[in-house]
Amino acid sequence: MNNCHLLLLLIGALLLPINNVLALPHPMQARQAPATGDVAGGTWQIVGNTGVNAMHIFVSAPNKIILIDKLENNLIKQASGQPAVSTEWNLDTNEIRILDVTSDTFCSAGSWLGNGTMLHTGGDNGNNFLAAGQQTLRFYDPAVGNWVEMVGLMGSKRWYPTMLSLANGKALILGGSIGGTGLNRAEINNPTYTIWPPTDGVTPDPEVQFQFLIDTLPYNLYVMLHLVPNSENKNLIFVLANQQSILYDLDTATIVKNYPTIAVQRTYPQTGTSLILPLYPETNYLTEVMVCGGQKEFEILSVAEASCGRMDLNAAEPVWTMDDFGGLPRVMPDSVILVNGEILFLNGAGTGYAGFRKGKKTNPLWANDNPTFNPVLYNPTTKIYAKMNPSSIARMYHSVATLTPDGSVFVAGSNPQGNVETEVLYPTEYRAEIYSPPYLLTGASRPTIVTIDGYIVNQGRIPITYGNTASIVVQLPKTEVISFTAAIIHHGFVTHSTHMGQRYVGLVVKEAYSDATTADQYILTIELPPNPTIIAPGPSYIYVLNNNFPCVKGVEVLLN
Ligand SMILES: *[C@@H]1O[C@H](CO)[C@@H](O)[C@H](O)[C@H]1NC(C)=O
Ligand SMILES: [Cu+2]
Repeated sequence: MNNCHLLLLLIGALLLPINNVLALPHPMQARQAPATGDVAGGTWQIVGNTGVNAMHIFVSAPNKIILIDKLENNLIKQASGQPAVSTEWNLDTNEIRILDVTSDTFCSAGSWLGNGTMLHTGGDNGNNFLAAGQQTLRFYDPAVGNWVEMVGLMGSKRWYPTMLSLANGKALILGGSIGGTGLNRAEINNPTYTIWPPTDGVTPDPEVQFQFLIDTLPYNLYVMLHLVPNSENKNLIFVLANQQSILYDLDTATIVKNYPTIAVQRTYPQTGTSLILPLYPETNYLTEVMVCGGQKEFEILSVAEASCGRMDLNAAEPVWTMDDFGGLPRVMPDSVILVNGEILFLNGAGTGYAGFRKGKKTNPLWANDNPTFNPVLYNPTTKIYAKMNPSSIARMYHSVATLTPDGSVFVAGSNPQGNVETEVLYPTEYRAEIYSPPYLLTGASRPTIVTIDGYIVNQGRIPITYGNTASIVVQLPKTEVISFTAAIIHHGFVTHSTHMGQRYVGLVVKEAYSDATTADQYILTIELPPNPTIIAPGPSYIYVLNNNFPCVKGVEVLLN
């Protein structure tokens, strides 16, 4: 007997008393999606009426989505008697609750603060009833359940700004113009950014000049922003507007890197979408950005862009690798990262650009037309797109989509005109839909998360911390073949094809064993993300998958 055999015997002896330990699969292999794309294209279900047009949305609780419209004549009224601007959608009952907003939200941005409150800022001029919104800060704390506004507090006016949750738990508020416009221009451009909460917690910090927003005129509204992982806890961001992009260090206010230009304009009104592809510990958080769709000409009849660029942000010589976006031209797409790490691109138009209908409603000229009813499902590993079943509803300018904690996709909105219109080809769209991706339709058993660190799930946010492990109890019939993986997802804030803060991070399942004292439970030890640059502090959802099929419901946590 050699040493090696001896070692194996010793290990065997150690393992023997706990014979229910599960062999763990190679994580990256376990994370590969089954080839469901061709088998089924998903299903669509119209689930109800949102009361206001869903221009801006965010998941506020495991079964709740907050919707924010612009100022317009919605039929339903808020407590003040004014037309409602914001509602809460209940995913269990498909009913709405009307929220109160006193300032103009056309069009604004949002991001979660590390303490678990949503910060929403910006807007437009207001009217006799609603205050000006360009300098308003709005807070939504799920424990309060309604909006709390600070009108006029922001240091400058912002219409179409972008926000981002930062590694330090604060929110970046960047760019925009000082008033509504089709194309941005120097006189109304706001080439600055600010961070909230400010240094002293109360008085806004001086706004920081940002030359990049001058260099990228006129296609520089709703710029694409992403937090870039690093091991030094820096607030590093990727910024893309028009065709230019940079890596920017917010802590020192300096440009770290200029990336090559991408083919074709990608930001408002030539609106594309962007995301950081799922990050995995097994690849040491290799960070790739993906930018899809857009428009090469500011022309109503121009066919939308059928390309995506993908780039490793840390490559020595970064390059955009281009593809055909699944063969469907699309302006104003939404990008939703699903629980298995695949990307669903949906919504948008085949021609035109982001903006309102021109002309009278009896003789309209649609600035965006030829709605792209079919989503495409993209597998980041194989780089293959699969065309999914179409919706029957046009979702163009002012429409949205988000992942819900049960793994489906909530899709709502579309209103390519300045006020409520119901008797036109592309009306103010109040119908909400749920799209169920193929992974929910195979009949495979889905795990149920029972507790995390002893907390019963979804009875409030479970506190978890960077660099720690968490113990997760999962229910699944013991007859199932076991291959557990896990992920944490920040659903972010969605508006105008911009998924602010959306993030997917794979989690290492360090140990898993079958709990012999129960008929159907397993106990998993998972490793949480190492630092707040991988995924920003604040509310997120933990998902466990088996054989790459998502759990019945993600669990709301507060990561800090
Ligand atoms: C989070 O911080 C912001 C500071 O800007 C504050 O307004 C909000 O009330 C805080 N939320 C909680 C839950 O403490
Ligand atoms: Cu808008």
